[in-house]
Amino acid sequence: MQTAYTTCPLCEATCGLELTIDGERVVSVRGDQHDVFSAGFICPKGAAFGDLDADPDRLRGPRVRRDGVLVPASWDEAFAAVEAGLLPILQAHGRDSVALYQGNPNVHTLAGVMFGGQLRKALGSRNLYSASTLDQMPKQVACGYMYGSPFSIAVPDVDRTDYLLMLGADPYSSNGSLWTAPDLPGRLRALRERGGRLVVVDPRRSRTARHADRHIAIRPGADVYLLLGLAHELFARGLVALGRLEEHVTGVAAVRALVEPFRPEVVANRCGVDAATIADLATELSGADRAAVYGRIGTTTVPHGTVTSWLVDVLNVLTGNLDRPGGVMFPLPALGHRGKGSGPGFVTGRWHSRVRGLPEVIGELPAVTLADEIAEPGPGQVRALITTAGNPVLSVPNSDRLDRALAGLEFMVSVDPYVNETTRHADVILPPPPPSQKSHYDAAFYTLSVRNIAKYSPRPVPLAPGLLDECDIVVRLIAILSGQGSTVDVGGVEVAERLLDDRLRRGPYELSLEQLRARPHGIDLGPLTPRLPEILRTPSGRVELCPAPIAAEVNRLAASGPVGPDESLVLIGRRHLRTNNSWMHNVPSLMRGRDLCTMLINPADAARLGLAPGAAARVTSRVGQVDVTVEITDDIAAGAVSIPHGFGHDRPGVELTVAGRQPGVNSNRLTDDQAVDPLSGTAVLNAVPVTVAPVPVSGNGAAVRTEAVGAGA
Ligand SMILES: Nc1nc2c(c(=O)[nH]1)N[C@H]1C(S)=C(S)[C@@H](COP(=O)(O)OP(=O)(O)OC[C@H]3O[C@@H](n4cnc5c(=O)[nH]c(N)nc54)[C@H](O)[C@@H]3O)O[C@H]1N2
Ligand SMILES: Nc1nc2c(c(=O)[nH]1)N[C@H]1C(S)=C(S)[C@@H](COP(=O)(O)OP(=O)(O)OC[C@H]3O[C@@H](n4cnc5c(=O)[nH]c(N)nc54)[C@H](O)[C@@H]3O)O[C@H]1N2
Ligand code: SF4
Ligand SMILES: [Mo]
Repeated sequence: MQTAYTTCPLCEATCGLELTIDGERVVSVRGDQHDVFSAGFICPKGAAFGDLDADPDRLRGPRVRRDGVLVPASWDEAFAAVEAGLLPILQAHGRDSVALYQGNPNVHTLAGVMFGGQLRKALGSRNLYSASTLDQMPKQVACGYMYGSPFSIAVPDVDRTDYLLMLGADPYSSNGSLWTAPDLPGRLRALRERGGRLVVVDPRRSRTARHADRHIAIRPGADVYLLLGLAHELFARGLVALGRLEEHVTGVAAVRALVEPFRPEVVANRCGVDAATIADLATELSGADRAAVYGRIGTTTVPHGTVTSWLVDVLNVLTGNLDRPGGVMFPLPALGHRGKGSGPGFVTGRWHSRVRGLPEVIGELPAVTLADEIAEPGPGQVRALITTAGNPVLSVPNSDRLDRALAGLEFMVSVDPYVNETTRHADVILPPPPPSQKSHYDAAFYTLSVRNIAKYSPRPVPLAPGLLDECDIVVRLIAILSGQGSTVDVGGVEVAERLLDDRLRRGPYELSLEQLRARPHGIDLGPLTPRLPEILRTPSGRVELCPAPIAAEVNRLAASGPVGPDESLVLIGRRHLRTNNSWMHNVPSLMRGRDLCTMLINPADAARLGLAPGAAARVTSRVGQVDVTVEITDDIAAGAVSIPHGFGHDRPGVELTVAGRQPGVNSNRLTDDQAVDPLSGTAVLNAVPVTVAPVPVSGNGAAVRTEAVGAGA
């Protein structure tokens, strides 16, 4: 038996794991007590690392489609098939004819963070897509406009704050996002124990809301109005106090004018939060010594995600809490660098998507339009697709339409460990090794962490015979795409390590990979420190508080009419501690216990619609329909229903034995690919209009199960 230390790659919290290894097998997993950041914390997913690693459905070699069937093949055969599949299409139809979709785990793998950008460059296509436009892109666009870089995102300094206003996030379930902090529940408890206050805004009484001082049940998609009302209130009552930020911020007067129409009495009926509560929040937020406002999925994947995300930071600025201890702060990661304090600024729309004319954002196009680009004939049509670590068939809105589009591709290659809803369409699947056989550096999440941390975890278990490191897989794809052929021996891990070492040495702490190797529990580089103005890349060298594209959008909101009370329902999502988007439902230890894929509905709505607990409800939206088990609870506000995403593992050809036993339904059969946040092209995954009814019962008393219909084609 051997002990090895690694970093959990499963969510953004970067917990240290202590693995007990018998030969090549991980036999037990504990939190690493000596990890400088997580100090022994672990969640059920981290504890299941060994089971995930040993999943019998995990591919242990490539698959290549022969006569319609995905059969095992050697790596050389698989790469030859990729070359033979992609190159003729690129030659005949140009670079844009091949699309790339990079899914969420790309930011959790060394291959993704070191070579993901090079893969995009080597492909040279405008058809680049990722999970970012199903997720945090609105925050990035807002930060791009305000700070000049879409990668400058301030995180709540949770360990030192006195007041945290949290919207649309449930870190007790998600472990935090765009906010890297192992054991967020513990850190939030500590905040309250030292006399601080936690306020949670969520249409659902989430696990986090249960542990808060106050829960405000907002109307889904309406946080923008609450925040506009709060900003109005701060100005109206003379509570704006920029303090040290005064000299670093421009546009305050313009914001004041912009939010002028949004009096609390005006916004109250749009967001379902009364004016008195808004006034309270303004008093508390401005009165706290050190306060932070934080918004996540429920503030980004909504109709006005960019404006909402912008408002979160506007409130942090107006209360003087941006860039100060106990407020929201910018990390300085070991791979980062100090800037000059100004730059060219940020733009979107340098090009537009072919079919819908949606703007480019940070070099990519919105994932909502991938199906259009594949399905719509004409010059520039997407004929082939590369996916790396993505399952868009479950994660993209109107997913049935994308499912059908993928079936019509001329060629598809996926870098993925599973034959799942997406990769079942591939002609070649290139599986990465299991997590225990991977080296890890959390390049992405140390840019969002509440302390500055550096930690390198070399692979705990040697690479099994027949497997290829994911760095090698991606570098070989890069070689194929840049015309160097499919047979080059690249040494991808060594290249990644050299790059990492080089970036560490050039970084602000002048570290080296050797130093990191000597410290398997990580190096704590200390608490966050102020970074204004050096972090700014705006032309003015200031925080630009009132960017023109955002101001235009706010003016449109001001002009829109009031929302009356009605009986319509909107769909929102949720996460559970035992899940990870679409891909961990195959781990038996995580799937034990009650069914996670239910629809939460308020007792009043259930009674009105005649729904019984445990029965099936038929949920219909503009694009589709699903039948889902009803869970009646006053945890959810009237008017909202909640179904988690990432389920629906009942498609033919999927090789997920455990997940298939409890397949659940795919909530993205309901979400609408036509609904986007206009400034970022990000999908609207929350606040989707739906109708709900009991599933009709047939003559013999059995519920009629219908296949979901995709009406959005
Ligand atoms: N309705 C609704 N839809 C949503 C959301 C929502 O809240 N509601 N959330 C959205 C969000 S925030 C996100 S991030 C997206 C996620 O969307 P995606 O990134 O498309 O999907 P995931 O479910 O994360 O799928 C990850 C894929 O990576 C594979 N994988 C796992 N580990 C590795 C690895 O180490 N290497 C490689 N190459 N592959 C690996 C898995 O098998 C799986 O196929 O979903 C979005 N969709
Ligand atoms: N266990 C687990 N952890 C995960 C993941 C997972 O699938 N499972 N996924 C990871 C990923 S990819 C991401 S992006 C993060 C996401 O991290 P979080 O944003 O913390 O994710 P959720 O737990 O979905 O919390 C979102 C909350 O927003 C609420 N909500 C929905 N609509 C609205 C709205 O209009 N307004 C407001 N105010 N609230 C709303 C929901 O009820 C829910 O409680 O989690 C990551 N961590
Ligand atoms: S909180 Fe995230 S990083 Fe920590 S053990 Fe759980 S899944 Fe892994
Ligand atoms: Mo995400």
